[in-house]
Amino acid sequence: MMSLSTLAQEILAEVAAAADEPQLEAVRVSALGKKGSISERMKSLGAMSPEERKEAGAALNVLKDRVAEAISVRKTYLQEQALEQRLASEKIDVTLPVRPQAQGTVHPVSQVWEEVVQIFGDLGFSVAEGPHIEDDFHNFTALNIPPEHPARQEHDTFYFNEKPDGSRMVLRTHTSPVQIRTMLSSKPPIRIIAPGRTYRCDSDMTHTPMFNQIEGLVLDGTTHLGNLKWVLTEFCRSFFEVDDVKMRFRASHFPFTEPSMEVDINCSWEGGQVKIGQGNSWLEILGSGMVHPNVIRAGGLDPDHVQGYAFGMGLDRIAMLKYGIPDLRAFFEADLRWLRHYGFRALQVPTLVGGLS
Ligand code: 2NM
Repeated sequence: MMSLSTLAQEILAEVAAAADEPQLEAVRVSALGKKGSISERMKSLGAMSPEERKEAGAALNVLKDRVAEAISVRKTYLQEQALEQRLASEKIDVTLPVRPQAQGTVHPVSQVWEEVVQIFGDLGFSVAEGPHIEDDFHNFTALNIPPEHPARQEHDTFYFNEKPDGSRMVLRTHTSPVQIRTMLSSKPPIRIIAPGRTYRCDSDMTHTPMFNQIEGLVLDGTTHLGNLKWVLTEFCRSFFEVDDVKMRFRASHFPFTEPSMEVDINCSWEGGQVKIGQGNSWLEILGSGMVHPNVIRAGGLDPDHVQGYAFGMGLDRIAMLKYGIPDLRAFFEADLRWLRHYGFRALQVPTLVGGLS
């Protein structure tokens, strides 16, 4: 029979050589199992004298403990190794798309928003934004719409609950308060557009309670009506992608501009489809005018030295016209089939040189 120390060396070498948990378990069974090498030696203790048994039994118990400890240490090591391997082989990049093919598209409103920002950016305008919840001053009074002015009824305003002082905040009914805030916080020359969500309590075929507007404001010492006409004509040429666009500037009235003009663009109706830039019908797309002296004053500026123009249009409406979308309400229904039909490919950013649409 081999010596106990040789047996110990053999078993410990097998433990160290076990490459995975099943192999280690086999080593354990062959040493400590019922018929294992150590267990077999335990059985031989019975035939020994009490002195021999005491010494050999103690030595076997020490060996048994050493082997059990070595197996436990090896087991922990193998488990950690296995985990490391799994972590390395099963790692995933959570920034990758969930689906192999992109399913969504860019909403026409987002697309047109980017197009409009591109065009006006090229004409020297920067983008301004402001709060959607406004106070009465920025949404109405500063825009030459004092309390009791009939224009307040036309706005179908969403009001918040009264504050202790009796005033009520509103959901902005146009993006004009952004222009007021810009006047109050910066000095002319001012050349901005304010695209964004606006809210009116109105809902039918052609109105939704939330809609998108884009307004513009130019203020300096010299800007005049001719500049307004040129900028809006350039905008329409670029946006509708027609070189020779006919426009009509019709006298109108807004509280915040004087004089005021509504702008029509020439179009045709063939087979129920509207085509921009041809035919002999007219479509209203814009409101505009020279900023009213009262508005300039409310913006903290002196109308004797500062002048300029402003305009506003419905972003959703010009998106419908350009891309032949018949129903405004579909814009806000989040219908994937509709989006796949009318949406735009992601990452295809509109540029003036690369093409808008
Ligand atoms: C329109 C039509 C005409 C407009 C006026 C201003 C401001 F703040 F400068 F006075 N912002 N936008 C304006 C003028 C808006 O929308 C149909």
